Parts: sequence; structure tokens; C-alpha cells
Amino acid sequence: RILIIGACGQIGTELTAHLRKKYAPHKVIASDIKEGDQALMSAGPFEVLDAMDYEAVQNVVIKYEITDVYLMAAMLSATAEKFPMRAWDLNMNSLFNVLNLAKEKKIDTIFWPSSIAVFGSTTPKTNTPQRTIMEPSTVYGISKQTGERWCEYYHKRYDVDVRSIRYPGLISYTTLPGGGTTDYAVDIYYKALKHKKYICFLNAETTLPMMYMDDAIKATVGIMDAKKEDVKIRSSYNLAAMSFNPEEVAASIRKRIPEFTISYEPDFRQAIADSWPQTIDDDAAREDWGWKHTVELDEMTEIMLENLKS
Ligand code: VAH
Repeated sequence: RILIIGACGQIGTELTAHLRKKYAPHKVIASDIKEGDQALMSAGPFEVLDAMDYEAVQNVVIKYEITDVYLMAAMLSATAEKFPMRAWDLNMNSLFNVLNLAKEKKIDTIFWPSSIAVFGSTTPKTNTPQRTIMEPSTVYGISKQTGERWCEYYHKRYDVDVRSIRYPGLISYTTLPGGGTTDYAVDIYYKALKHKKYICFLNAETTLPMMYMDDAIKATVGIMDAKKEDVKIRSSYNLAAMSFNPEEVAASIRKRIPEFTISYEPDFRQAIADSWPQTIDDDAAREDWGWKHTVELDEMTEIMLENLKS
């Protein structure tokens, strides 16, 4: 059976729904620090679970005979800058809990999300290589970079089958994102429909790697379905789909809402975004386990506006 920790989050919500469709619902146990919405709670087993509590995680693993764990709980970049130590504790202790359960052979396979936030301002900004300088300047980025080092260590030393991808900014309409720097790319669609204008907290030219959620779910399932020997990189794989800036999103929206206007009031998140790359080289993921993205900006705009207009 599968356990999703952080099932109420932006990725967790969609991952839970996708895996419950792919397998039988009762085989996918959703968990989070608090109960989720009615849809999630009624569609299959749910456990209130603190990812930092080893005993509690172990109890759920034993109770449901869990084999695979997707650890989707984390504090994202912007919020982590407000609560550095809480972010470090959550992001790292939750990872050690699942790595140690796998080391003790209580679970078989782990999915753990990393992020383009592992890169810093000294990393090459275009076509960022799989292996390169990584001097992250955010607590979130530091926790993801350290987490990658521990994943690779547990794989090499204890043969733990942990698989990881460096998500870019993710856009979806089912669940609001929580505390990320790329969240403008979700918020802009809500505001376009409601007010036909958006005040953006990043400046117009801030180009960042981005991905529509369906592609992120496809990549997550893709690396977990891959043969063990094909997952050659055990820190975390670069993953890419699109790269765009707020001005380009606005132009895409104006094709559907011509009167839409955007203005720019950069805040503390501008410095975070400026430390991240603009485009990512994900050849390794494409070669090792057949990754390729599908959704481009204009199609994403259509999907977002269609599904948010109700
Ligand atoms: C964040 N959405 O903004 C996350 C992600 C690359 C961005 O890590 O923190």
C-alpha cells in the first residue's frame, strides 16, 4: 500500500487523487497534520499524522502495511524565511523518519521532492546542469540540498530505494499553493478572473522554471514506476517543462481576457527568485527514465481560466 504524507498540500492533493485512480482507493492512505477537504477525506483512508513524529509515522506504516511512501510535507521558500528553524525541523526530521523506516526495511520505496531552490545565485542561470555549483541562499533551498545529500547517502550506504526530482514552480487550480515564491503564477489566474488585474510580487522580467501540475504528477509517477537500475541519480533529478516571467503570463491571459492588466510591486520574494535559475537542463531525466513534459504556457492558461471561472 501507499502512504502520502502531506496529502492536503498543493502537490499532495493531486497526487492522492491520481494514485487512488491508478490503484484501488483503499490502497492509498492519505495523511496530513490536519484533516483535508470532504473530497479527499471521503475518497479513501485518511490519518492525521505529524511527519516529524517517528513513532506516529511508524504506527501508520505498520497499521496499513505500507510499502511506498511519498513525503510531500514541507515548508516552502517564502514561509521558511519567516520561520527558519521550524522549516529546517519539518523538512529534515520528516525525511530522516522515512529514510530510517526504509533503512530498517519497514518500507520499500520513497519518493521525496527536491526543488530548483537547491540552486543559488552562483549557479549557471541558463540551462542549469544536473551537476553544478549549488550555494542555495534560502532555508528551504538549504534543506532540499542537504536532503538530497542524505538521500544519496542512504541509497549508497543502506541500499534505500529513495527517488527524487527537483520540481520547478508548479501551477494548478485544485489547491492553493502554500507559501512559495512561484505562487504568483497561480494567484494571477484567480485575480485575472475576479478583478481583471493583478499586482505581482515579482518584477516583469523574472523568468523562472515552471510546470503545470499534470506534468509534475506524470514525472512523480514516472520516476516511481521506473526500474530501480534506471534511476541512476539518487540525489535528485533536474526536471523542466517551461520557463516564463510574469509579463509573459499576462500576455497569455490577455489572449483570453483582453482587458487584463498587471502591475509590479516586488517584495522580499524578489531576492529569492533572483537567486534561482531561469532554465534547467533535464536531459538526465529524459534519458534515464523517459521524462518529457506536455503542457506549454497558452494551454496552461486555457486550463486554469476554464477551471477557475466557475
Ligand atoms: C516555492 N513552489 O516557491 C516552491 C518551489 C521552485 C519553487 O520550490 O518555494
